[in-house]
Parts: sequence; C-alpha cells; structure tokens
Amino acid sequence: MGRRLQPFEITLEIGIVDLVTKNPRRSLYGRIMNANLASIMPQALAVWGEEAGHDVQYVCYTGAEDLLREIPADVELLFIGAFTEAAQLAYALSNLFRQRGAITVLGGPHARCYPEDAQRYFDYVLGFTDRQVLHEVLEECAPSRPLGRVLSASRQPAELPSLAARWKFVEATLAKSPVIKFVPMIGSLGCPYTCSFCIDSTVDYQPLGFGALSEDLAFLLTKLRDPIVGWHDPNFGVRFDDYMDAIEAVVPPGRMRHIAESSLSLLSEPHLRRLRQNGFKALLPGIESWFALGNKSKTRHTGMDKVRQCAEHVNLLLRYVPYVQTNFVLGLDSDEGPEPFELTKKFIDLAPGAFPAYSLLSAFGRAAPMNLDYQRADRVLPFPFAFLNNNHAMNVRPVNYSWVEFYDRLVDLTSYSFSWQAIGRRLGATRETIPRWMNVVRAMSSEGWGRIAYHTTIRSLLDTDPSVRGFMEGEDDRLPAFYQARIRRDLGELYAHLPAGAVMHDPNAYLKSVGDAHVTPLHSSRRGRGAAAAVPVNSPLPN
Ligand code: B12
Ligand code: SF4
Repeated sequence: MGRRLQPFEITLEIGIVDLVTKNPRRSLYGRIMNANLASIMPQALAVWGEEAGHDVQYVCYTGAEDLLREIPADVELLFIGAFTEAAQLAYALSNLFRQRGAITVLGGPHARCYPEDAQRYFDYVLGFTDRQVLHEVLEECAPSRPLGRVLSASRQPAELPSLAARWKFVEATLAKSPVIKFVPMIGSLGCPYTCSFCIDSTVDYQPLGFGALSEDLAFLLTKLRDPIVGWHDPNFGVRFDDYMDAIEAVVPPGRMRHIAESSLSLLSEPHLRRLRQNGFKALLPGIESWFALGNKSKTRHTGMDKVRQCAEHVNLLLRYVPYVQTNFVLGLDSDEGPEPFELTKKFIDLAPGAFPAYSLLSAFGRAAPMNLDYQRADRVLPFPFAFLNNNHAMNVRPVNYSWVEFYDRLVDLTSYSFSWQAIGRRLGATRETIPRWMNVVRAMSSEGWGRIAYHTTIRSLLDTDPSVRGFMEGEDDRLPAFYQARIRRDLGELYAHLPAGAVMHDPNAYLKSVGDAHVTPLHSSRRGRGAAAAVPVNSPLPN
C-alpha cells in the first residue's frame, strides 16, 4: 500500500503478531480452525500503520509457524495481540525482542483485562485502540521500563478499516486454513445488555455503519466464490433489521454464508426466517445457566422449565440454521448439587442437534464488574494466565461445590456430552454435511474427548497430588509441578525468554486498583476528545 499519509519523519519497521493460539501443538480441530480465529484489530493496525507510512509485517500465529523466523529480527516496533491464554507466550516474545532493541506493545483481551501485569513486560499496553492511540505510540515509540505506559482511547473506535483495506492480511491468514475459511468481519462494538460477567456489559452499543458494511460485503463477493463470514460482533443482531437490510442490499440469495454469536432473545422465528434467507449457517447463542443469567435467553423460567423452553427454542433454531453451538458457564454461584449438571444432560437429550460448549467460571482480571466481588471474597486463584481459557483451569473457587465434587460432575457431564451415543444423536439431528462433520470432529478432538481427558487428569491429581489440591483450595500459592511443566512444554525454546516472575500474577490487582481513593477518570484525555488518555494503572480501564 502506498504512503498516503506521511506525518512521521522516519519509517519504522513494524511487526504485528496476532496470537490465536498459545503453542505449536495443534489438535485436528486446531489445524482446521485456528486460522479462522484471527482477530480483526491486528489487521486494522496493520492498515493504519501502513497508511502512516511504515513498513508492516503482519503474522497470524496459528501454531504452525516458526514465530522467530516470521517476525523480522530487526523489527523496531512489535505489536502483539493476545488473549490471556497466550500471555506467557506474548511476554516471552516481548522480552526477546526488547533484548534485540525493539519497543513492544500489547493489545487485545489480555491487555484489557490485566494491564497492571502486562505493563511489567511491555513498553505500551493498549486498552481501547483507535487510529489516534496508534499514532501516539508511533510518534513516541520509546522504551518505557520497568513499567510500560498504559494507554486507552476514551471509547471504542468509531470506525475500522474496510475489508478491502484489510484484504491482503485476511487473504494471507485464510491461506493457512486448509478446509473451511471464515472471513472475519464486525458491524458493531459493545452491547446494550448488562450481563455482569461480561467484558462488554459496560461498553455502549455502537454500530459501525451499515453503508460501510454493505460495501464490505459487496467487496467480498468480488474476492471469493462462496464466502463464509465470521461475525465478531459481541452480540450480533442487536439492530437486526439494519443488518439484514445491509446484507440484502448487496448479497444475492445463496451467494454468502454467515456465522454469528447472538442471544436467544434476539432469535425469534421471524428473525430466524430472515437469517436463513440470508445464508446464516451457524449460530452460537449463550444459555449460560439454568438458574441465573436469564436475560440472555429471554426467559424468567429456571430449572427444568428453562431447560424445556431453551431446548424448544434451540430446536427451532436448528430448523432454520444447520449448526448451533450452545454456550454454558459451569460453577456459577447460583448452581448447587447435581441438578445444574443433570439439567444440562436433559437439555442434550431434548436438543440433541446442538453442540454444547462449556466454560468454567473464570474471572479475567478487570474484564467484568462481577470480578471485583470474587476478588473481595478472596476467591480468585492465581492460576497462570496460560490456563485461563475457560477450560484448562477455573480460577474462581466455587461456593457450593468442593473441587472433588465439581470435577466429578464436570467429567461426568463432558463424558455424557461427547459419548458415542450423544455424537450419534447429534449426527442424526444435523441436516447438512459440513455441520455434521464439524460436530463429529469437534467431539472427537480437543473440544470434546480432549477435554474429558484433561478434566479427568485434574480430577485424579486432586486425589494424588497434594500440591494441586492445596493450590486449588487457596492454601498454597506455589504453582504445582504439573502446571509448571505444561507452561515449559508449551513455550518450547521461548521458555528461556520468559522473564523472571512472569509465570505468576496478582489475582487481586483489579480490586487493589479500584481500592485506591485517587482513581483518575479515564475520560480525562490529554489531547481533547477522542485522543489517547494515559491511564494510570490504578484507574479502571473501560471494560
Ligand atoms: C468475537 C469473540 C471471539 C471470536 C473471535 C476471536 C478473535 N480472535 O477475535 C471467537 C469465537 C473465535 C472467540 C474465541 C475465543 N474467545 Co472470544 N470473544 C469474542 C467477543 C465476543 C468479542 C471480541 C471482539 O472482537 N470485539 C471487537 C473488538 C474490535 O473489540 P475489543 O475486543 O474490545 O478490542 C479492542 C481493544 O482490546 C484493542 N485491541 C484488540 N485487539 C488488539 C490487538 C492489538 C495488537 C492492539 C494493539 C489492540 C487490540 O482494540 C479494540 C478496539 O478498541 C469477546 C467478548 C466481548 N463481548 O467482547 C470474547 C472474548 C474476547 N473471548 C474470550 C475467550 C476466553 C475466548 C476463547 C479462549 C474461548 C475458548 N475457550 O475457546 C477463544 C480464544 C480464541 C483465540 N485465541 O483467538 C474472552 C477473553 C478473555 C481474555 N482475557 O482472554 C472474552 C472477553 C469473553 C469473556 N469470556 O469474557 N472469541
Ligand atoms: S454476555 Fe452477550 S448479551 Fe451479555 S453483555 Fe456480553 S455481549 Fe451482551
């Protein structure tokens, strides 16, 4: 791309790395899917960086690449986008490239959730990021050590680069996906709902412009014959009619397929009819729990009544859309005894076509207001970030279960969900070939059998390894050897570059930061409206 804007005197060699996985060991499902998990923001930054006149090297790390070969050794400014599970990988990379003379910047979910920790290992830690925040980093581009600068725009960006502008980065990533290729797109930021466990519960809903969306879709049709769009909107379909109008304005019937995360409350039958007409092939609604969080599924019912209602609703979805994943959170305070788990099994029987995805209750730093309550109650465990992906550890001690009971029930539920019988019933209840095949591969790979094996291992360690039991009970904060070994194995040669102290973190950093009487309002920008605010780390980042 040409140097349209040249506000800077020097051209920087910029590296942008999107870590969609934390290690090179990929399951079958990972090999098929990892490139489809690429984030939009690293691509947006790559566009903005080039438009500002810099040389940009963009890498989406799917686990197959040799990162140290793909990131140029002489990179001057290295941006890393990371989920919390990839934090240790990001820290090791940052350390290595700082030693080589680079300035490093962290952005993405981990930066938003754990800025206090991340600033120990990066020169810049970015919260909400827009073009101006980026320009501030590019202009300054200076080491900030021992503590990095935490910067955030006062709100989510009002616009993002078009798909046409991102295309070369999208294309390079899709080339890594052997079978299914999702084009990442987004039409809105934030959410009007206020689920207290969610990172977007305090972020205003904001559509990005439906005209621009139509242009992106029209562009996509010129690039791929039968594209699949993966929508990254936190809650797709809030402005349902506007979305559908934007699609229908440019996409002829049958020319495009879509996948979206949406609330059951938005998925009425008339909406489903229109979604089907417009090629929606997969929906991922959240049910979350049978006893709490009913606002997402639009139900006042609880227990078995909610199971029946949700199963009926999900079966309705499956009449219109061939693939449905239902999301559940396990271990919530509203749950007690066998009932929540047994009810989920009933749901699986009543809605056999849906793929169940379970998340263990997790408090991602300052992601959600509710996390303050867990921290106040001293219930957050210092599990290293590498295990915080909703599955490899539950970092909130449950109130109503012992760990042994919880893991017994978890193993039982997961085994039930991915038994041959359930897989067979799912197959029978799924209409189209790709969704049927996806359901089987997922169940037999890391998402199903892999989880059963992992949870079973943790359950047996609770009996055999007192250090694991002590750590999970909050009695001993020394990391058990089992977890230490996995971090070492996952990082491989990069383990040597993990900075001292970077395996563990302060699980109560958020609480400590808001406990400070002198919380600086985030919106006090140094450069007027919309400019990056330097955020003292004892002030709450926007969630
Ligand atoms: C869309 C989405 C997905 C999609 C797309 C993922 C992707 N790679 O982007 C899919 C379905 C694949 C997915 C998967 C997962 N997700 Co998800 N996902 C979301 C969701 C709903 C929206 C995120 C989003 O794109 N928002 C739009 C962008 C533009 O806004 P933003 O994320 O706020 O980003 C801003 C800043 O952070 C910054 N920024 C973002 N990236 C970068 C990168 C750089 C380099 C810089 C400088 C700045 C920057 O700029 C943005 C604009 O201000 C959020 C929940 C939510 N409501 O936000 C969860 C969320 C991000 N996911 C989460 C999790 C845990 C996962 C999984 C681990 C779940 C699982 N067990 O499989 C996987 C991990 C996948 C992976 N490693 O890539 C957590 C992350 C918590 C954390 N701290 O790690 C969240 C917050 C949900 C939660 N539990 O609270 N997810
Ligand atoms: S969980 Fe979903 S519906 Fe609730 S606030 Fe977050 S994005 Fe919105």
